[in-house]
Amino acid sequence: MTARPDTVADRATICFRHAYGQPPVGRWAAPGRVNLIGEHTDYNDGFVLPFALPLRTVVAATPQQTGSWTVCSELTGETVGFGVDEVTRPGRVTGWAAYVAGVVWALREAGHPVPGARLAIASDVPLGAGLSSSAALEAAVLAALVDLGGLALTAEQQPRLAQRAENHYVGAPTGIMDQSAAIRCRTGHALFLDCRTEQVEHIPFDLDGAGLAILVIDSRAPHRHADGEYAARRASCEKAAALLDVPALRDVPAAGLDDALARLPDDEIRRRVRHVVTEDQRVLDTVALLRDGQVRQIGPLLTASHASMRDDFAITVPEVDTAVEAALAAGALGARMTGGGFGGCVLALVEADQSDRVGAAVTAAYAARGFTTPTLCTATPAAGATRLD
Ligand code: GAF
Repeated sequence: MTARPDTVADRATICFRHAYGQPPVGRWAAPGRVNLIGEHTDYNDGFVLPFALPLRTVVAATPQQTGSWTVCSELTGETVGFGVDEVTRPGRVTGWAAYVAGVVWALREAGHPVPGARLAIASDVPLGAGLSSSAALEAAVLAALVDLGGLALTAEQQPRLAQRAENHYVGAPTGIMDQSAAIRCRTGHALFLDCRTEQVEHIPFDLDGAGLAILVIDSRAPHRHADGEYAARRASCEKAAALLDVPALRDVPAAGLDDALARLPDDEIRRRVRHVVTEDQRVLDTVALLRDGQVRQIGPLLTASHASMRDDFAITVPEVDTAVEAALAAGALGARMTGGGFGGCVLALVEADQSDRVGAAVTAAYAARGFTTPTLCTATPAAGATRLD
């Protein structure tokens, strides 16, 4: 693969100039994320611990007076236009531009006077890898429109709005983790988010200082929420909460898990509940270790999270299980699938000087099973959405 000569921000400007024949007034960036731990807990009002990746989506933009929006994508080469009619009701713009129209719709619905705009998008966040490219796009567009319009919307208020765009305009029933990570993360920190109160604590996550690295392995198994499995897991959790007569599974304490399980009608729903309740506890335990500077010690919690996703929540696939097993066999301190599941990425906590060796072991295990070669990179915690210039 030939490296592209420009940064993603340069590419957004080039795309903008190509489409509109002039430079943008500004550029805004928002990152993809990995989730260190806390999977499928966000829509159960629980806890998550993502961090932002250095891979970003950049939106170059200029206001336009006409009360309409035009957006071009470097990736597809398309330019899509829409007006007020298309953002009075969800669903009238489809495909990738729905994420942009959805943000305009959500802003307008919340009563904000959204400025018309010309936008151009370029991204380094791979699509379909479970690194939250859609939230990065929503967050970058939102940051641009908030600034261009001088809208009164704080960083604390923005994730819920971006989530509304995704849930109601695009139609994907996600929780609030990805949008919160794209907007609220800080360099060098993981974001400990209480998804009920939206309170955050920025937890120092100093991998370098501990001599460690996070290896991110793209399983290359296609990652899709659209196949209905994500929605099915969410529906099971909501049904279980109703059966247990609690507002959300977050309200089942780990100490009361056995009692709660005994009140549920079948083994499948019991396993779903056990994943969510134990996963919330693993997030709290991970945070306690990190607050205490014990980064190396979080490994077993990561691995236990994977086992729970595989055995109880049933959201892993052979590629991600193979990557986790091979990484652990090669000496990773812990490893787990990250994101919604059914493909996507695996993260492995490794000694910094062992990263290449663990990556090679995963690649060899893939070759032995005839899987598509995985792609590998290491990740350090980066910043949330920001204006570049
Ligand atoms: C996806 C969703 F978008 C998140 O809200 C979250 O539920 C995650 O899957 C699973 O933890 O990324």
